[in-house]
Amino acid sequence: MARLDVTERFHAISFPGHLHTQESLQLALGFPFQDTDVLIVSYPKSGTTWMQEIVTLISSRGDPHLNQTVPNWTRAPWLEQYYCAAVLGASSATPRVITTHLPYHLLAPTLQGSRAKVIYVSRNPKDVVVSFYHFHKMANFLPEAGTFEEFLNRFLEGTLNFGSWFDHFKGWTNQTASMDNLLHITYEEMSLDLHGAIKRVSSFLQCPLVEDEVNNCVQHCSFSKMKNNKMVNYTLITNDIIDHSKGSFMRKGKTGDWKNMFTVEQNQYFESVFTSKMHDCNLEFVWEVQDKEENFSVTAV
Ligand code: PPS
Repeated sequence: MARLDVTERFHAISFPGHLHTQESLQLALGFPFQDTDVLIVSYPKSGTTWMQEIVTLISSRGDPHLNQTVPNWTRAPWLEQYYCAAVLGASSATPRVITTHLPYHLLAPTLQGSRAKVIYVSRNPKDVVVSFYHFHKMANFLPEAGTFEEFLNRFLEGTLNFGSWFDHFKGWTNQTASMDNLLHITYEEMSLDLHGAIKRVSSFLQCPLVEDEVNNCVQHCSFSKMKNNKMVNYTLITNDIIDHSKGSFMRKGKTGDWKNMFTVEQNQYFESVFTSKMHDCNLEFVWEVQDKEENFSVTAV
């Protein structure tokens, strides 16, 4: 399947026609979750691959064999992509680990009533947009990135592929109070304390690990290990689909990189849109770990 120039519109959201079809998207909405499933949910560029790596390592009690021999899209396929059913059908893994970028409102009907464990990974949206921008330049299945200014506007409008970050974030995090099978964890928490984050995830998955096993997980999902692991760094994908001469999927792996990209005016504009769109969100947490003075929190109004 190439379809590099195809975009699928589904429930008013654009998806790359490469890997997504109307049928695969529709199938996702009726997916029969099992109570033992683990569902990793994220808006793109929020730490999806990192969490896929962490969950695989926890399930293997820190043994990196699977991480080093099986691509992440086979270990934890995207629910909405066309190959998902075939991958899950061919696997006997328990728990099944599934990934999705879909917003809550689309998955809610099929998720409700299931005890599948959901891990929602979020990241400072300023870093998300920068990471997504760089990825657009190398991914031939995504539209032209344009200038960063244009791209930022499309991100804030919610017209990029995969839809609005704001709707995605609010839709999923609004469920944290009512869904005890949902864990919300941030990229920044993982950056600040990977050891603690892995313990939190393993406890949520009811797979407690001994200290040596946690340490092995930490070691094998470090940025440098993952950058050099072809099972997760996307170098298995050919250049016609991802042009590796234009960048690296495992790009910087840092928090706060937006400061190298945003102008003062872009930051002010971002803040104003953010304040307006998040006025109904009452979460508060740190999205910056390097510069404590610039903690970026979502506060109740
Ligand atoms: S995707 O395309 O949605 O699956 O992308 P996603 O995996 O969500 O996000 C990619 C960004 O995550 C960074 N990354 C990491 N950072 C730190 N440590 C580890 N181990 C790690 N693994 C992935 C990756 O570098 C992308 O961020 P940027 O800012 O572009 O470097």
